[in-house]
Amino acid sequence: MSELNTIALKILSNGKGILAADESNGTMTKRLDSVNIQSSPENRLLFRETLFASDSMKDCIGGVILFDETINQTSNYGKTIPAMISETGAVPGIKVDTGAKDLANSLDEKITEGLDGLRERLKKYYELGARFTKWRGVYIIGEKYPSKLAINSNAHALARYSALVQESGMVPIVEPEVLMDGEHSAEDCLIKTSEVIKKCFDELIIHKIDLSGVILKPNMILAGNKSKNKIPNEEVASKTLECLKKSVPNEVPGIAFLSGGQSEVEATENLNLINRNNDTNFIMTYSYGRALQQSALKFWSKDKDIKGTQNIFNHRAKMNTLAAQGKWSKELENK
Ligand code: 5MM
Repeated sequence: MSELNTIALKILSNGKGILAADESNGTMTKRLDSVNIQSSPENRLLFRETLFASDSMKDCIGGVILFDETINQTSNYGKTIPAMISETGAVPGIKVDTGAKDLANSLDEKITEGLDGLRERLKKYYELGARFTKWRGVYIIGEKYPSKLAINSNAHALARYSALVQESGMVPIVEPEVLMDGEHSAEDCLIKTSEVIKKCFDELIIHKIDLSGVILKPNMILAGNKSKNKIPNEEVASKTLECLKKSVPNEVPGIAFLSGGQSEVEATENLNLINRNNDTNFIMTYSYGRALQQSALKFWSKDKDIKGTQNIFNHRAKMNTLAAQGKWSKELENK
C-alpha cells in the first residue's frame, strides 16, 4: 500500500467523510451575509473553530478542507488550526486552486487557475500540516456545454495539479463539479458528468498519477434545479452509480460527493441510497460544505451559542456517516 493510499483511506474509512470548510473569502462572505454576520477574519475563525471543536470530529470527520486564511490561523483554543484538527484524528487539507475564471474562447464557461507557483505553495502547506489538497473544476450543462474546450482544459489542469500534489507527498482531491443549475434532465447530467470524469482520468493517467492515492469528489446525478422532470432519489442513486462505474478506474480508493445545492437531508438520503446499492469497490462518502454547515451556521448566527451549534453540526455529521455506511433512515433524523 502506498503512503498516499494510506492517507486516503484514513480520511475515508469507517463511514468517515470530509468537511469542506474551504469557502474562499468571497463565498464565505455570501454565507455570512445571508445570516447577517459581518464577514471578518475573526468571525470566519469563530464559526469554523466551533465546528472543529465538535465531538463528531473524532468519529465522523476524516478530513477537513481549509482555505488559505484558515490554515494560517491560530484558534481561540490556543492551537493552530491544523494542530487542532489533527488532534481530533482528522486530516487537515487545503484548497489550492485560485478559483474558476472565464475560459477564453468559450466565455460562458470557466477554467480553474492556480498552477503558477503551486509547487512552492504546496511545500508551505505541507509544513503547516496539510496532507491532502483540493482543486475544483466547474462545468455547466447547456445545449453546447460543457464544450470539449472546457472538458479538456480543466482535465489537463486537474492532472497537472494532481502530479504536483503527489510529488509533495499529499493526496489530491479531484473535484470536477458539473453544476446543477439549469433545466437539463438527469439523463443529460449522466451523459455529461460521465464524459467529464472520464476525461479527467484519461489525463490523470497520461500524467502518471498514482490512482490509489487520489480521491474523486464528483456531483451526484440530478436533474437541473430548473428542470420540470425531477427524478426520485432511488434513480439519483442508480444513475450516480452507473456514471461512476463507467468512468472511474478501479484503483481509485474512494469517492466523496459534493452536495452541490441539495438540501441537507436530501444529500444524506441520496448518499445512503448510493451506499445501499453500492456494488463497486469504491468507498462512497461525503465531502459536503453547505449540507454539513447550513443549519449550524444559521443557529450560530443568532447568539454564537457554541454548544447548540455543535449539537446541530454533530447531528448532521452523524447522519452522513450513517449514510456513508447505508445505515441512515428518516426516523433517525428526528431522534
Ligand atoms: C465549501 O465550498 C467550496 C469552495 O467554494 P469557493 O472556492 O467557490 O469559495 C467548494 O469547492 C466545495 O468544496 C464544494 O463545491 C462542495 O461544497 P458543497 O456546498 O457543494 O457541498
